[in-house]
Amino acid sequence: MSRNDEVADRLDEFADLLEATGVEYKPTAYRRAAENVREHPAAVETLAADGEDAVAEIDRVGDAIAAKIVEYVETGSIGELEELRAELPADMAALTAVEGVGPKTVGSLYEALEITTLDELESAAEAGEIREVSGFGATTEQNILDNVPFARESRERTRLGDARPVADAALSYLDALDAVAAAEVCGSIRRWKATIGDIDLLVASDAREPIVESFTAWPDADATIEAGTGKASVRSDGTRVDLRIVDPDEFGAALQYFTGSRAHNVAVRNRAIERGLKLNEYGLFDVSGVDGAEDGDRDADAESGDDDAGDDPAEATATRAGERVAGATEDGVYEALDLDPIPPELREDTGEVAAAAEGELPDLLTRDDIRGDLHTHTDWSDGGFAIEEMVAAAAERGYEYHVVTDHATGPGMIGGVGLDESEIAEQADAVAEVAAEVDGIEVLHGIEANIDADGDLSTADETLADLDLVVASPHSGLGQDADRATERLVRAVEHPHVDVLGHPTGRLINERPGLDPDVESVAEAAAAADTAIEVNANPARLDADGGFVRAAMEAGATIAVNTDAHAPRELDNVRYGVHTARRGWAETADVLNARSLDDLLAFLDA
Ligand code: DGT
Ligand code: CA
Ligand code: CA
Ligand code: ZN
Repeated sequence: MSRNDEVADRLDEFADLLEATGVEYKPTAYRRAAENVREHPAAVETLAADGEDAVAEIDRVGDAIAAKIVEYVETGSIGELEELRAELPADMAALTAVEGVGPKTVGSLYEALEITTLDELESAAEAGEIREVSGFGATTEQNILDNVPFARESRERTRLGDARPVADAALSYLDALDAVAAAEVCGSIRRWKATIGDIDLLVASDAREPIVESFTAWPDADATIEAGTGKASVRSDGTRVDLRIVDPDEFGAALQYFTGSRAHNVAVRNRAIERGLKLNEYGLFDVSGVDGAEDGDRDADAESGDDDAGDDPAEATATRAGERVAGATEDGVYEALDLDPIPPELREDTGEVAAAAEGELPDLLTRDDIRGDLHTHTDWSDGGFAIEEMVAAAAERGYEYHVVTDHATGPGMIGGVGLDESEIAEQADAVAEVAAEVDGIEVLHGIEANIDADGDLSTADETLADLDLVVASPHSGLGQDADRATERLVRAVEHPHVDVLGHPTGRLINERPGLDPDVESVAEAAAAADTAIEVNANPARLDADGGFVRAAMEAGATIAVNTDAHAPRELDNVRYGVHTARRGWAETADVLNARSLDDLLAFLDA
């Protein structure tokens, strides 16, 4: 974490504590300052070394806040903040993670019931104590009960989009070390799950100690959690990073084992047992000549949480008993079991082992298959860049087409963000101008219309009919029940002008769960209506998720992998969308924006 982020976090905490104690206006000032510190190009510690005046040059940072920043950089704490913490010793971040609970609520509940943790909050709600607090009622209490589990889980798991860059950085650091023969990520991050518990890394090498030493000295490591002989763990940017080091001839087996999922590994191991083989993290072994070696003790160990046999020489020798059949490469392990190599995204024990055995794994979408983005924004709505800048960024990425889909006005659009009918017509001319000026990329004009709570659209049919493409997305009413959500989304995909159902559930990972529709019904309706279901690649969304995509594939629906970019660099989020689509078994042929321009236009005209 950069020093600017760290300081900004302190200022945000300051704001929360002030708000909790009923102070007005000041919290807003602290939050604005925090935002500007976070985005300031110069490092705060450098500015602080030049004194308060230099710090106060940051936008929205006044003298009082500048003094606190200097105090923090110099001493590691802020006196006034410590006082506020002592007055209100509640775990603010954990408690405000509960939807509907803000700093003020935390303050009131501490005052009345001395609640400081999620567990205490849940117990108080279960005991009916919260409804007794003035200003609270049974509904609030029930909301808290409903939302605590989601908050608890979101505190424990990191978004893929936050963890993946950390994993990539660690990997390139390790790859550059002399002693490293091979390095890979494994675990849930290699399977591209939307959230991850920790980052798992695997290195092949004959020299373990120097690698452990280098790893714990990694500049991005904020702390060492443990350092053993064959493994080490550090914390980076709030996430735990586990490293394991194995012999090069065992790398493939270890990679297979530590990629998981556990359920997938059980299915693969059972296949090995059926063939008189034994599979573990050291290799695939023929144990037909070995006494008692097939008793599967590895797994019993593993389930008890001890994945640490590498440190115990006696056990490691026992688990290597038999003749090694495979283990140096991961593909070799699958092939020795008469399986096609299974892409990590599919390893969830949902039919992939049977498909691999039959030679029927899907021909999965790849990033190179993507030919353009069908959902992007500009400064005509809430994007930060002009139409021509977004188009240039798309052209730079080698795309064949680009669709401008700013927000239409309607439910969920606040502060005049969305375009009304006449503005949409105006923008059509602006897009046509850019289209006429650029070479090598086709520019289309669309809109992101809002789906209201009943499934109707906020924009008039005549306007929609004139556009090249219509994305329709839910932006409001995201707390409605499952049946209404299903009806709403089915109605939207059946709308004659809708081409793409945008971020179907409206979830924000770790922030709000979004709609919970019956995905099979929505997928079937989308297939019948020739409406594509979007996999929104924004790492805060990843919506539709892998399960929804799988339902779409089974229903014969088309999907689209879009970034919803509000800035040029966000076009690169496409990789998160591609891997999410792969988790849903999406084949290239099923993806609208992997098709040629002619095929795209044919789909849109149909
Ligand atoms: P996460 O970190 O919660 O997002 O999920 P994973 O899948 O990364 O799980 P993690 O980090 O606990 O372990 C990484 C992989 O290592 C896991 O997917 C499968 C393998 N593994 C680790 N411990 C065990 C175990 O006790 N039993 C089995 N069968 N596999 C294990
Ligand atoms: Ca993990
Ligand atoms: Ca782990
Ligand atoms: Zn959008």
